[in-house]
Amino acid sequence: MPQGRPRILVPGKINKRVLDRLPDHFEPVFVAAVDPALITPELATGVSGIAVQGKVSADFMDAFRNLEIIANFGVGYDGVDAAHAGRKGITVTNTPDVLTEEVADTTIGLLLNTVRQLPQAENWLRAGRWVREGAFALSPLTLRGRTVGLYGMGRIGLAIAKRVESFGVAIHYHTRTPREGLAYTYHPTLKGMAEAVDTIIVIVPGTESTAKTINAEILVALGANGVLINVGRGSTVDEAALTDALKRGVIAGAGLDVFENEPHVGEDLMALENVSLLPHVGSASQATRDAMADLVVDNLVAWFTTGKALTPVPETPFTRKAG
Ligand code: A2R
Repeated sequence: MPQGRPRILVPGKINKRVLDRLPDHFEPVFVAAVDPALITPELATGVSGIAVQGKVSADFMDAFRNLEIIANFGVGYDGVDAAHAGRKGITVTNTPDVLTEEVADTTIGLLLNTVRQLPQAENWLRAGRWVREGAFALSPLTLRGRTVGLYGMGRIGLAIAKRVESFGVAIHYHTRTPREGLAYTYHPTLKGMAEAVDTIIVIVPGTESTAKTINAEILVALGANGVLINVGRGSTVDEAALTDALKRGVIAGAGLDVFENEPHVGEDLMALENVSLLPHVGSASQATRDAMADLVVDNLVAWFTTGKALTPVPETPFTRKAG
């Protein structure tokens, strides 16, 4: 067990508030990237925690002998191999709840931008085309009369549904297990929901069980008036199938905040008129990112002072061994 203040490694970039707060409690150490080759023998034995905004692979974890905890910046922790951490007895924490309402707000903005083409309308004004050419074209789509299906009804899904309710549209959802006490129409299969709705909002985690589940078949089921919104993870959508469906009019439009290969977005997708694209800004307000940063540091502090993390992920329900 290393002596003195716990050493917390930050591989690559992380939110500035995490960097500002870490020295109050820990000895922060840095490497440029998540690369086992960068881990010196001193770091291999001396590091007891990692704070990360990005990926932590199994081989990176294996480079450390006394690693106890990995504090992930974000509610989605698909970048961290939590199953491997679980097998090794390493705790992984994420940042649930503090970003729920912000992501739900962003989702509503993206939904409206997609169906009413508001970014394109603003560009029209800014480019002087309102003066030169007259009114912006009527939006082919509307939210009026839509049936919205939530793929995912967890913390964020529910916050989105509550907002969507106020638009006076029907709400359906698909999860593996129905959520107690909800009046929304439940579908045991994604295909069944896609057939019943004309708008899907994706807010499931990026896992093996959700990977590329929004595929060509689901898009056909969604139909020609269909709108797909993705605020979960890019891995859930088969981006090539989506691009093809948007080009051929299999569905009407899409709004995406997340992508398969961020920050790279396919040129084909970018060239389309019937999409609204955001650079993964779901939780990206100063206040919410500050709250996420605090939860990263507070998890580390709680672990090393009380022996229990505040928000461990389900794969790693550990308490700290006295040492
Ligand atoms: O399936 P269930 O009953 O465990 O419901 C969860 C659902 N979900 C799925 N639904 C259908 N098929 C799956 N294979 C599947 N896997 C998970 O996603 C639950 O309703 C929801 C996840 O909810 P929470 O764990 O509360 O996550 P939260 O805070 O809403 O965030 C969702 C995701 C994050 O993982 C990031 O990727 C993104 O939003 O920011």
